[in-house]
Amino acid sequence: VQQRGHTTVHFGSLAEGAEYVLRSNDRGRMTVAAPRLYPHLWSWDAAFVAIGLARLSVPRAVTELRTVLSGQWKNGMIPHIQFSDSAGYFPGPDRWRSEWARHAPTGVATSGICQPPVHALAVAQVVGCGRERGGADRLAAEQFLTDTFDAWFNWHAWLASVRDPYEHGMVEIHHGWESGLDNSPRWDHSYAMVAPGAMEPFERTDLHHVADHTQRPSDYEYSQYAWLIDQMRSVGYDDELTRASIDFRVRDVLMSAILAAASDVLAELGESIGRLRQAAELRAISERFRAGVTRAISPVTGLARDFDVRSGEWIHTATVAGFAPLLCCADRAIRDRQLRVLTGPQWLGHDRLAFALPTSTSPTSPAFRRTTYWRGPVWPVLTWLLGWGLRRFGDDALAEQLRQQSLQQLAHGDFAEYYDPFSGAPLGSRNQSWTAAVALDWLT
Ligand code: 9YW
Repeated sequence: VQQRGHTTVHFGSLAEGAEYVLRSNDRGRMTVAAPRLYPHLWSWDAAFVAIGLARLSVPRAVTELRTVLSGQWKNGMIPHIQFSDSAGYFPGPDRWRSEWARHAPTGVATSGICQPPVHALAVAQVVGCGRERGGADRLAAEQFLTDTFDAWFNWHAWLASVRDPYEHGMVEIHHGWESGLDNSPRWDHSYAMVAPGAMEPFERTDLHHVADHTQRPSDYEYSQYAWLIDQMRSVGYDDELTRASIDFRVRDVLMSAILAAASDVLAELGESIGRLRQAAELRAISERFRAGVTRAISPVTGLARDFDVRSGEWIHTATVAGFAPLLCCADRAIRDRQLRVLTGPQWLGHDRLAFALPTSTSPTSPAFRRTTYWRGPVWPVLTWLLGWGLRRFGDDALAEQLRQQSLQQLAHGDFAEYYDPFSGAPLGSRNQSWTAAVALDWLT
């Protein structure tokens, strides 16, 4: 039993607490992203959830990923939300109307945009855990890999073609939600060009679940979010028409780095089961996006930048996305420079931090907001992702330091969505699935 503030949590260890969160958010075939705030399946959350679940049960992790694929569009896109039967989330299926899209799946209600492609990391985790345990787990994992390899491949191929038709090596996004870092100040300049016109009214539901509204995006931001959805919906989510008409077009450097890294991971999996032609294509995708990410590095700051397509300008805001190269670049000089910045006074070495963890925006940036969502707080799931990139390229000592610091931050067992970097206080939703999942992975 642990004490935290006024609540008593009934579990003996952090790992048991994390397991408890995942079990209570389990709705059978899907794990909802958060118990009340997000009662549906989010694409990249589900991948992190599967990474945690694989530690508990390979078959249950397989189910989660198969559910993700049951919402995949016929063109290959994996939608950012797959709706459960729960009501009470805006924007729900009646706003998205994904059934108006030519490529939408039948019988599954989804959103009409995507999120970062971290899924191959989850597939690798499931296969790794299965092969390690052997027996029925191994069989289930191998079967899952052969059954679903083409579907994951199609997802990557869709991103690489439709979202980068001119081969810049960067993924173009059409909504801040696609980045996963919804209201990051890296998008402020691009959102300044999104001016909502007359539209269907809506009521926010998120504010019913987070008492301090300053921890969430503003009402104006929400009207822009809804406006962009309405713009895409009005062209039936057609990719070309959207690209030609939408008010928000950005090449996202973090998503591009994730695509590069995940394509290599998927290629390795493909090679392990003899899918050599597709594996070679994935290697080429990885190469192209790695080059795109490398070109996006600012010679001045050493951070990688996004690119606003409408204004034709690089985006310089110092956010955690600037460390995208650490996920996909092996080049030692690039990594060393990034590591120097990351461990320096603008980031992990900042003297007001409660824990030496990456904040969503640098505390020294004028855009930094200590408790507002993606504008400053620490998100454990991003810490995990950065740690994954560090380990993959041999920067183990820093990866271990991030793991230790993050586990200390999580020690109270709230499994919050995000944390105040200076006080360490939990913010946003509690019992957030992906926070519990990454904790579980760190602990087992
Ligand atoms: C929202 C579920 C999602 C994450 C996103 C995060 C948030 C949803 O929650 O967006 O309605 O605000 O920004 O990355 O997938 O956890």
